[in-house]
Amino acid sequence: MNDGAVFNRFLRVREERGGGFFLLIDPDRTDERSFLALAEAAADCGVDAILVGTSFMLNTNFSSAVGKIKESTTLPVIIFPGSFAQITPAADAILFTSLISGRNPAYLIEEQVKGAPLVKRTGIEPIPTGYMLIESGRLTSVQYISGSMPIPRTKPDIACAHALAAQYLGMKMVYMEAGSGAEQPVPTTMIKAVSDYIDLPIMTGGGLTRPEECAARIDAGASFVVVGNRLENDPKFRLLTELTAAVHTREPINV
Ligand code: 1GP
Repeated sequence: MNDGAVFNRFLRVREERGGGFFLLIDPDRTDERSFLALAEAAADCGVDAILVGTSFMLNTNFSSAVGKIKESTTLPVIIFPGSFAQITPAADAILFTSLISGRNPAYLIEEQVKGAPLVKRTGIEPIPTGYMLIESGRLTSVQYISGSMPIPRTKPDIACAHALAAQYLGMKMVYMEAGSGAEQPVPTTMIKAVSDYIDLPIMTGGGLTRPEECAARIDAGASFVVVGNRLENDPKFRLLTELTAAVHTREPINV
């Protein structure tokens, strides 16, 4: 039975640590040994949750990869799906996204209709999320695969209108996405504008590589930061530890 436990944990993390750090693993792009080592180290490095997903699956047995990641960590493992084919009972939850910045019905509702019965059958927790793609300087996989146009990075008012629509449609969160490996992450000015305009928590990611960039996004009003690409080559997890520390802007409360 899904009781909203994972989403409530997100909110608790935000409350207690000032912001949450989510590690994104793309099992299709990284070799198994590396991503399992990363999953194993994640909790000790300060990661709050692990997202698993890929926008274009070529090689992986996705379900088996999620299962192995789950066995390697005590953290919640959440599917960040590129398509309904990435739904598996091996995870704890799924970001049940709709690509609201696009106008392609396949990613607005069609994938969701195919996926909903699978999510119900698996019993994993769906977290309804308005997924907004923001222009990032170069064509990203998600933009190409979804065949959708990103929101111009200089138009915060357009981002605000989309985010408010997500709130009024009953979604629980918005994801402001520049795309994996983006040249430029989502601008802090746009995050601030959206955060001032809506009540939902904001998750942001895409092209974040430095601790100060992550901290600036939390300062601007994001609740959760997602980093993937840059951590695929971080042998001693030094950068990972620095990134999580930058996102956790609040001192832990010792009781
Ligand atoms: C992509 O926002 C995530 O969906 C993370 O992006 O891989 O660039 O960190 P990176």
